[in-house]
Amino acid sequence: MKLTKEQFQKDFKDRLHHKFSIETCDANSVELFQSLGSLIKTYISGDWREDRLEQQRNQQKIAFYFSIEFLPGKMLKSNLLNLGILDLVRDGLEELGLDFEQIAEAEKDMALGNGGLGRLASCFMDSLASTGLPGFGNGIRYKYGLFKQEFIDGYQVELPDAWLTTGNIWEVRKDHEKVDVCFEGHVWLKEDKQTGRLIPVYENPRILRAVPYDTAMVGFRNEQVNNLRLWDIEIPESEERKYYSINERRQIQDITGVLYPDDSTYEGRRLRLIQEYFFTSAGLQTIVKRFKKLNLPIETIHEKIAVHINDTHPSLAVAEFMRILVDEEGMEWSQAWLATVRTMSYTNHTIMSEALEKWPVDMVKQLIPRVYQIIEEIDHRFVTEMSTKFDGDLVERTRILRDGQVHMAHLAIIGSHSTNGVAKIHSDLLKDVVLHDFYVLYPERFNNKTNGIALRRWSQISNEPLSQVLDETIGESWRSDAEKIELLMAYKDDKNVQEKLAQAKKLNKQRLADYIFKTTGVKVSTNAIFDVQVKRLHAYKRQQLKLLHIMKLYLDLKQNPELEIPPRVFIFGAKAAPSYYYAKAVIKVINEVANLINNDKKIQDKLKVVFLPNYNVSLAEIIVPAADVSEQISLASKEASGTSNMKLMLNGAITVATLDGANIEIKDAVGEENIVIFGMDKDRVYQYYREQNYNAYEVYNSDLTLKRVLNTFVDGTIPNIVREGQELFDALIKYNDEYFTLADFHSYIEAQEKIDLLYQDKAKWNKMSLINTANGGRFSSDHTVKRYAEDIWGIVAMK
Ligand code: KOT
Repeated sequence: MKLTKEQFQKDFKDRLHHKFSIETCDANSVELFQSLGSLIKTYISGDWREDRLEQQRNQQKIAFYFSIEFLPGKMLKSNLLNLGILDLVRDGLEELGLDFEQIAEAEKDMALGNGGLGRLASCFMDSLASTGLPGFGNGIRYKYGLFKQEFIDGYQVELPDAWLTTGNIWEVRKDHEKVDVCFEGHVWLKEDKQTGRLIPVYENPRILRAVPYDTAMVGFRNEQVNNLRLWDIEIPESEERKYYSINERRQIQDITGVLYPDDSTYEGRRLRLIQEYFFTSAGLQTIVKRFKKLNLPIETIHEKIAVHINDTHPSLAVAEFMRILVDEEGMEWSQAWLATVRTMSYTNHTIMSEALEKWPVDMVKQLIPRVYQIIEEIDHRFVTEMSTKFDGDLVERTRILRDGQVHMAHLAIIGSHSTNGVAKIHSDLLKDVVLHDFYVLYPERFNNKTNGIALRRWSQISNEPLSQVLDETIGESWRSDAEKIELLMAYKDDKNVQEKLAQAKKLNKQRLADYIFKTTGVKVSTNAIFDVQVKRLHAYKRQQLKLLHIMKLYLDLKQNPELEIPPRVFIFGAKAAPSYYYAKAVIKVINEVANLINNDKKIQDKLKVVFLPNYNVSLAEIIVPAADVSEQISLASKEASGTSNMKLMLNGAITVATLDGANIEIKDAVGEENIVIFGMDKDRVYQYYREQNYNAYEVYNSDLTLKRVLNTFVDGTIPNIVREGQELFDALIKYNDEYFTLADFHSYIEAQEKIDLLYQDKAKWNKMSLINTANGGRFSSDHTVKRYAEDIWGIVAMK
């Protein structure tokens, strides 16, 4: 956008005066941030409005991305960068005597997601706008985002994330676009005398109001502004008398209260299902309304609209769309079904069976009776049609209603034209194993779309030192075209460039070291290897394997204090689900290991262990640029893709990885000599499953080193962990190590020894690091969304 520094400074001061009636010197950073944010929103609003109008004028096909999570993090810098005024604003504010970084710091990290799935949704929002593609996000405006994590006595404590208390400067309430969503009651079908059609009649429904809050998704220097729509819940005036007590009202408000309510109890699960239907129905109702304004035949709706189902949480979209088309728009079932299948597409993000959603039939029937009838009809027609072509058992296994449950993935696959996985290996596993039955039915529907990351955030915004070296070395084209980073390959043997990159890394490590000291009081040296594992805490991601490595080094050093190893700082960032006791035990053990090692003089600072609390997007922006080693050590076959692996390699970290998720594609991109692979591959894992002959105790008992290391969890070596140490020990021995941690132990230790050797050869290390950065461009989510646009959604760029 065109803007001079002087104009900006004037606008900013005016905005501060209007909003708070104060002078810049009196404002605190929250007030300064809010003034700045609201000004930026004004700058955006012209293009935002214009793009919406243009989409309507051109009758452009739009992709609606339905996701129960969005994890954008802070948006100020990203918006400024994309508008092309980041430097101008920074300079302008500094000239006014204001500290830009401090102002940016005041923004709340918008954390309406748990991890990978939500972050991917936000990377896609950025990339859709930046590639000029008409994309529109649809989700929930949770009052409380993902809990804030603190450690007390080494234990995870969860605090509420009341991110909305000082207001959300980026959002706009669109009161005129509110819609009603109908729950509960009874439905019966009445025959329309004239047409003979069956019309649903609702008795005593509970009507809730969905109010949209929109946030601009600004494209990178292309004047494209898309929309992220998050729905809040309200009680419609007409219904107010029905709620007698404050408690009852609060229960309604709770529907959009928290992200992922605890789903280990019936009530918690029910609330989750309400959330799913609430935002899905609200989103679809608006979409159909919007389409009708185009005055086109309703049966062509799929030509103008694509609806993407981001994992199964919004998969009621299939049935709800049918309800709208059949009940409200009067379409014939078969025609409506054709339009639905053509409109919908679905991404699977995990093969973990406990995450595959199933709802008890009784719950669905009671909560959304009409939608349930439609699901029954879809199921019935599916069984009837498929039974003529396929074996009865296969049809029974793939139907939607089975064992008294509604199988959401089945609904999503049957009701859409595309099912994709998020990395090659994951998509293959879906076809060959997890969803094989469906692959037999619909081979043409299955495809792969390897994940990507919003490259600008993970380089230009979070790693300015690296960005500067790239500018000096290969020019600035990489800033708008990620694949151009590959130009760096021409300098892979250039000592000067390698050295500059190493210097940039050093600066980032210093920034992280300062942060570590500030938050934990632990002093770390930037000469040490910064060894990073950042992701949700889960047994399949195997933070426990990292722990075994740390304890082995500790024991080695205790036995031989003169042992020469390059110093390492182990850096963890991870939240555990509040009800996931094993994961919480791992956190406690890591924290106690940190206490033990960091305070042991004999270790001579050769090892440090740091668990940074409250890992989120903003913290990732500090950790990722500073990493030397990226730990991607999930059991092969279990991590659908992973995306921190991409962020870390782009930032020059060397990956230690199993052949899992997108690690395999990273290996293919950088070459085997520039990544350290270890452990079993997926075929070996599946062989164990087939032969059922994995015996963790035997592995433990036949390996003295491993035995010695594992015993530290229960023999008092690590203080204050009696219960938690036993829990980890039991998971690995008594319960036979579900994720084959012990089987991969030796190979993992070898991989880490290789890292030690490589790190000591500075020239080699720097070259490897350069090659990783140079090949990071192909993991840009710009590329990924283009593939979705072409292969799945059928949308084209506006700009
Ligand atoms: C959570 C609940 C149900 C179904 C799926 C999930 C889920 C999967 N949440 N996050 N994921 C991750 O999604 C990322 C983006 O595709 C992947 O990179 C990662 O491997 C998944 O674990």
